[in-house]
Amino acid sequence: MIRYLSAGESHGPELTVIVDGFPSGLRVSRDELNRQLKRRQLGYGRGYRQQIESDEVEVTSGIRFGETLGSPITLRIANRDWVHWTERMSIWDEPPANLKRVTRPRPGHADLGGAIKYQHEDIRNILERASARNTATLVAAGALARQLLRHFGIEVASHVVEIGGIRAQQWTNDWSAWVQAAESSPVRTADAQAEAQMMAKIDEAKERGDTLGGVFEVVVRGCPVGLGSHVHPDRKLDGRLAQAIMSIQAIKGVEIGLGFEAARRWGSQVHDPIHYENGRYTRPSNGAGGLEGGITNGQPLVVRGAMKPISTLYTPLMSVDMVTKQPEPAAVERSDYCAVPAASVVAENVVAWVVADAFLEKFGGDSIAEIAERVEAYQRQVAKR
Ligand code: EPS
Repeated sequence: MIRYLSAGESHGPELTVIVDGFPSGLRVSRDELNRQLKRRQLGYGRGYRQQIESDEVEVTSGIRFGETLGSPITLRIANRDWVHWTERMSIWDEPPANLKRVTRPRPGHADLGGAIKYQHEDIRNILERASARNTATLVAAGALARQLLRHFGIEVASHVVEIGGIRAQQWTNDWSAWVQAAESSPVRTADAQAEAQMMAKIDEAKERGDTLGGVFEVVVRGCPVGLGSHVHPDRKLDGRLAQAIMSIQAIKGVEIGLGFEAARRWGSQVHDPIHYENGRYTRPSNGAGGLEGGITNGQPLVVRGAMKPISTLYTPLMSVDMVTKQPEPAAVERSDYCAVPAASVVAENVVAWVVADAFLEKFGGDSIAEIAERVEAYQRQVAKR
């Protein structure tokens, strides 16, 4: 229903994303788009790049007087760091005489496979696009989707539940308090005790010249019953969410609801009994994470992602120089020690995108007004079931 195409190198002039298929008549807040970009830049354990950048979106099409037109929306995010890279990343000039090519691939990055596949002698030609810098475009597109969802009462939030093996043990059930706790934590965790331990562990990673991964959890509340479908892989919402989360840089695993834990329990301790109270279906638990058979069941969606430690190590692992074929330590590119809090924000916006897509699939419509009519008609129908 909606689609996007992004472009841009990490140290090129800008990142660009074109969003297509958005309905007309959605009032868009530029501040809110920029707020999401800002959130992505935060987090304890981030590298120096985030001090250079102050990501802001420039919209050059698809919005007029603050409202979507129904035409493609172009979002541009300038790379402030570009000024330091104009020669090394020049689009037209010859390479400078003193250009240092990257020839020692970093284990865990796209470096080796990319350089072989695209026949590049300079691994930079791969790493520039493979860089997690591009997650800014995912956030920008997702931040638009999120405004559409909010218009229809659907909210998305997230927290970090694990960093470097340290787990958040407890957090409040109250939505606003939970969101507030995660937002104010430097590691986006809602468990104050775990927060101190996570930060200490990140300090340790820094000292060792090492990196840390972790797990984040995204929750969507207010989803109507019936988004997604049970019929095909590309219509099942759980499959679509997993695909989208897995394609965020450094993500190695996805869980929905109880996820892997469900595989360890009796069926009777996994599935959520169905009750009918005050004219609607309710569930006393949410092991399914809001999805049964690829269809939303009206419970909050709960999606987790596992992020590996970032693959640039300041104390590098061994690699091979692709020119000499001699053993050499891997290249060191400026990087983060831990970017799980940032990945959590990226995932929120990616999930918002997927849910908005499923929402538009269900309710169609070229304008917000048309969609609103369909949502209301559906709600009347659901109330009778
Ligand atoms: C990132 C920008 C990058 C990295 C990081 C994430 O900028 P630079 O390479 O100039 O430091 O800091 O990307 C990676 C660690 C990676 O491996 O891709 C960002 O804006 O999120």
